[in-house]
Amino acid sequence: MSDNKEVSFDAKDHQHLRYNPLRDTWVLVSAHRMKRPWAGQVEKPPEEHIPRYDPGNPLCPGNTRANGKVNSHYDSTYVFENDFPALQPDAPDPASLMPPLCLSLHVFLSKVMCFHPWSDVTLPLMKMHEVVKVIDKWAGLVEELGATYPWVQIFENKGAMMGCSNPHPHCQVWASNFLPNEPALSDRCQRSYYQKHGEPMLQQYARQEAERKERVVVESPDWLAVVPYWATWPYQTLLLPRRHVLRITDLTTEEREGLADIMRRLLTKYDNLFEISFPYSMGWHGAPTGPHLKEDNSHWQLHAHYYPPLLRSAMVKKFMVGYEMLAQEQRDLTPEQAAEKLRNLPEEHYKNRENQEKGGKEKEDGGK
Ligand code: H2U
Repeated sequence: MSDNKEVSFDAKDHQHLRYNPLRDTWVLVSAHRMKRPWAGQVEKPPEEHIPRYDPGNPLCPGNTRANGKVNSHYDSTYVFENDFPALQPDAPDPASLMPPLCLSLHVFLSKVMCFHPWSDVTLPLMKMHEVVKVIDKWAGLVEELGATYPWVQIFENKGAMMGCSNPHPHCQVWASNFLPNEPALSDRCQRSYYQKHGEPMLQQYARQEAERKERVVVESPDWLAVVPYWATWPYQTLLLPRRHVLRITDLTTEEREGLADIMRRLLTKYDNLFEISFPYSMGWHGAPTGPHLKEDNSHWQLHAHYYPPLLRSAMVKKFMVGYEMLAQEQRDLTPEQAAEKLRNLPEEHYKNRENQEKGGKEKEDGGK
């Protein structure tokens, strides 16, 4: 006789698969894996004491870069052409030399964009109007480069753990003459959903998440940040406008202010999670540009992806190896658990709180 009791499904305890409609892939959720002991690699926590100005840092105002060019004494955002571009405009086209199954395409331009003249600030520690300037510059670059290039990828690699080579707050902007893999896949998935349902997939998804709340991290009248149902990275988030918006260039002044606000709130929660400057790779996806500006791209909805690598603590990250590399992505806590953790964190940045406490203590001591 079997002593099996009827057990009802609980996402926290029972492994299951979730569908990612943006990539047409599946992710294996096995939250019980968080219970496994960890004797593996631990990371060095990020450097907390970064000088505001470092005469040796090629990204600081007025400093000389690796190629001998001198940065302006900028006091807001600052954009320059990458001195070590992965995308070389003048590289010869290898296409004619390639054997079958070795197809190649040409890519073109890369820029570096500094967010702020100070090296010791990050987006959540910057003032609202300073973050709005970053968003305006992002939109300006998409407008300028998107006039000709089909794809303009804005991305921020934050933290040494994510391969960032310089602590000065910055992102990169790469423009290519074709749709890279991820946006091409996202384009196909959103298009086929739109053809079937007559509504942009991500607009429908944002509405559903706003109603259910279980995966919402922060929200505002214009914006929503959720740990998506199909998230792969432990604290991955998807940032979306509620209105149907094709590209970052289409955001109104109010929506840009709302975006600055929700980004600061989301990133403050990220930093507060382990009380470190939280590492991640983030990037914007919107409707393709260049020749695609003339096409109907109603299936697209502007969104940003945040992919942070940390799992258990400031020092233990999620490894995308083994099964993930060879079979399928897998995650170790449920998206709902991750969203709840982030949602319940304070919206005051731990560094601001520490500074206030220090200020209060100094006042007290001074009064003695
Ligand atoms: P990452 O931190 O994400 O690596 O970006 C910094 C970029 O800045 C990197 O791509 C560029 C690097 O090539 N850079 C310059 O163009 N000139 C310099 O003098 C230093 C760094």
